[in-house]
Amino acid sequence: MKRKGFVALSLALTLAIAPGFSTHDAHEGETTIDSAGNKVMIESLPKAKNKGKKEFTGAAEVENDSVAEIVNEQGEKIGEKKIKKNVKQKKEDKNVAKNKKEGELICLFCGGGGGSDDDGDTGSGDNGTRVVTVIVAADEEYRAAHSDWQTYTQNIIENADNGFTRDHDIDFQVKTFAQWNSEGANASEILQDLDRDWNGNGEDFLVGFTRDANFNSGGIAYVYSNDPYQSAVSVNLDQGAENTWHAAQHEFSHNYGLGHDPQGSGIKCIMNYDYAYSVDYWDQEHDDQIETNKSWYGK
Ligand SMILES: [Ca+2]
Ligand SMILES: [Ca+2]
Ligand SMILES: [Ca+2]
Ligand SMILES: [Zn+2]
Repeated sequence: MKRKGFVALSLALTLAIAPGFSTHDAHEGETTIDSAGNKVMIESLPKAKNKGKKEFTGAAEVENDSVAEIVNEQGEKIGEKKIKKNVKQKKEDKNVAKNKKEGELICLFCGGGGGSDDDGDTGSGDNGTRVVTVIVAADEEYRAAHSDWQTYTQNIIENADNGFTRDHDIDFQVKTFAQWNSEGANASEILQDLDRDWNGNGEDFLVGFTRDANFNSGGIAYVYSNDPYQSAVSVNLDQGAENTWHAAQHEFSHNYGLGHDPQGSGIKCIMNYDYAYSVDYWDQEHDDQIETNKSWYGK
């Protein structure tokens, strides 16, 4: 992603020297420019009304093995965390069967070339799934409350991505766990603080977890209108296991460009405030939008 970095840098420089460009912190519902030069809208989710389950009852469904780096606030590697695949047998069988079938079809047309796809757009992850990478940043208040913050946040991501995997073949993988020192007078400022502190590390998604007393929201995210330069950014409040993974799924959806369904409309979708903490799926319109924008992230 070197090329993207370059464009982002020159864009950022242009903006920095442009006369009249204000650098004040933007607020919810406002359009602003993120640290990479993307024009973004800030959207936030209210805190949950119900408590939800505080802890995870079982191991999270993890679609693939991976190794994540643990880094301190200076970006220095201080450890590693091995993440093991954990998929229910039944689902795996279904995928193996599906792959076999697709493999046969591909070979009818590939002329013995080994079955590699050449349209470059169908993804190259296992099982034909699009893999997107994540850097998790936990703030000082969050880390103080959760000594197991790496396992806990990884469980949140792995629950937040189950809907994406099931309905859109997108698998989120945590590649980096970072220590973050959150600052700001409200949720919008804390989001922008994370963006300044940790964007540019090369992952598709930068997601913060916070217990900062000034974070006056359940979750907050940048809504992009096209493939962003550098990482897509969001922050979630610690509201226990169940509420937080719902918020994380909601905020990742904003990163894909999704807006909200009207409250009181009865539309069952995680993008409707009325259902954000109780369902893990999208309405048809939002499903279509994710499919359209899927190529923004991962491979
Ligand atoms: Ca998962
Ligand atoms: Ca995953
Ligand atoms: Ca803080
Ligand atoms: Zn929202």
